[in-house]
Amino acid sequence: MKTILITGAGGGVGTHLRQQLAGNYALRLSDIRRLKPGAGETFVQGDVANLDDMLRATQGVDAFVHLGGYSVEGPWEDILNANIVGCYNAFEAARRNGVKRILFATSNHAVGFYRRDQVIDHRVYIRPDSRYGVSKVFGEALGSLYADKYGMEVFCMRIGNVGTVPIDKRRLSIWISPRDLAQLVTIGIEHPDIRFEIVYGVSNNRRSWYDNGNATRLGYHPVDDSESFAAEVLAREQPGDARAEMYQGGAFVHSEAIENPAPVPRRRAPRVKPRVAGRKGGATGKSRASK
Ligand code: 15L
Repeated sequence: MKTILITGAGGGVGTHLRQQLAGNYALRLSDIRRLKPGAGETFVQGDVANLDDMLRATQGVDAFVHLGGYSVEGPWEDILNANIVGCYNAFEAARRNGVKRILFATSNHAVGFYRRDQVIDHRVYIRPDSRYGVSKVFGEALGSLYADKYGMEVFCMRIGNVGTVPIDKRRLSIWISPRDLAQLVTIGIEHPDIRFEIVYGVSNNRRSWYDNGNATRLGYHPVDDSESFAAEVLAREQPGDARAEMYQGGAFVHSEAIENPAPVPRRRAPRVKPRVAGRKGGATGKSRASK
């Protein structure tokens, strides 16, 4: 049985994937938060922004699903550490440990500034809608470099929105059900001819904005369609910001921060001893929050 590393395993996407892949693979979970591994799982706690952590996590695995990082638009420093440095560490640790196959969770936000009346495929020029989107484009570029330069096998999934049901009108076009995601991920792990591929991680949605022919070519046949939820979703939809309505990326095109569905717990700074009079460089006694 293959051993598959999943970073960011404690997030929403990771949680669905664990359930879906259970029994098919030995799962090595990694996350900055502590997770309780289930049957067939092991856990390595680690921060993607720390190369040593990623070197430990990638040791001896057959493939690596990189979900870890900051998952929405947010402050540049968070995006920089978690998604730029973190993504570099993921690819570099995999390379050093001889893990050839990486599945990178990129996002619809790498191309979120395409309009909703456009249908785009995997070859269109990138149009990120946010710093977060730029970080996903960075990951795709890094994947391309590691494929060409080091012979790695890189499967970039521009994921829409993963959930048991689509949550609003925009998500009717980009929704992916957990079982379709598992099908796509399994192709990414098992397909013998992956060098560098970009596919859209979406179900078979009637309202899709994507020509996902590249995924079809690789054998992806999603079984779910958001249309079965459309009437219910549209009935509760409220009119939104005009720019958000125009572009595929929705609120990411104008917001400086999107609510993070899985915020990383801020680590408490170690308690400091009160300064001893006369000693140089003593602590101030103030506490400092850090990631
Ligand atoms: C993403 O890339 C995010 O990771 C996720 O939290 C959702 O915001 C999703 O896009 C979306 O566009 O709905």
